[in-house]
Amino acid sequence: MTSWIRSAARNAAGFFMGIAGGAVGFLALAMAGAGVAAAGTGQPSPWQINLQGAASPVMESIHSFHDFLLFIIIGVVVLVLALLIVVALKFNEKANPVPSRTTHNTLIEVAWTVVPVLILVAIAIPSFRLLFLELDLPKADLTVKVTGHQWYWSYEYPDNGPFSFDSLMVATEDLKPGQPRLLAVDNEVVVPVNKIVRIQVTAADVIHSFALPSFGVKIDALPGRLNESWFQATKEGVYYGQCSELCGKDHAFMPISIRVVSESEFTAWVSEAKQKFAAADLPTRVAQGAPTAEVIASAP
Ligand SMILES: [Cu+2]
Repeated sequence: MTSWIRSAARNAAGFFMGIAGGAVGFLALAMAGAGVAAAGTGQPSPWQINLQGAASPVMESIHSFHDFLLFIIIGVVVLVLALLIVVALKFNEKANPVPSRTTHNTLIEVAWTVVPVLILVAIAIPSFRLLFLELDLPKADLTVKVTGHQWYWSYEYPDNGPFSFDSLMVATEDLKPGQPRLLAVDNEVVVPVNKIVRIQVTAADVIHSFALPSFGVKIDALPGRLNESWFQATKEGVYYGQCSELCGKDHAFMPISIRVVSESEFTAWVSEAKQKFAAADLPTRVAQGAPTAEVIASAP
């Protein structure tokens, strides 16, 4: 190894360590700040710079995957920046008037091919693990069927009795104290804490998307198709989400609100809901292929 490579490597190493030290310090600060911002679990908070706080195992995994990627990104950025600075300082015209004629270095070329491949493999393994966690539905304790409409959501509880209800945003002038603007709804979804909730998502008109950040759920609501996902809320409270597929003029005004309660409160809510929503219209039916002969014959 020629002496300039050795000294460049030494400089780069020192520089890299310095920047890495600074980056770790900054990251610690950022994470401490995020701790404060994550007070908005279930809804966004002012000056929030991180993901919303986790309230389900899937969202906890999303958080760890995100943090893991952040460390890799910082490493790559710091290394590339250090190399750029070393090159700019050591090999400018003043410092290095007679440039080397070197054009190939097998070791470096193999390294800059193999190292990125290893980084991608290291990212792919936890990434696939997370995808399987999200998409491989565990045995559910209850099912909630979600239908997206222009511009509100309606919900059915097929395991808990024949009732369904619409959930519409509370207008700003009607907000009660504590209700967040553009997120509060008139009829909240209620689910028991620590139970595995399967959600079946569809739409009655155009494509919507059912998204609840703190549960790590985002799934498209497509007319004529039933998508499935799941969550297990680990903390009681109210969690807010929004439609996440541009679906028309009131796309921004069809929030989702899920209240997580104890098992006994849930049972009480179900019996109350059965009466409250008994008078409501029949559940929205989504077209499933061509109508049968009887349906056509019985049509008015
Ligand atoms: Cu929508």
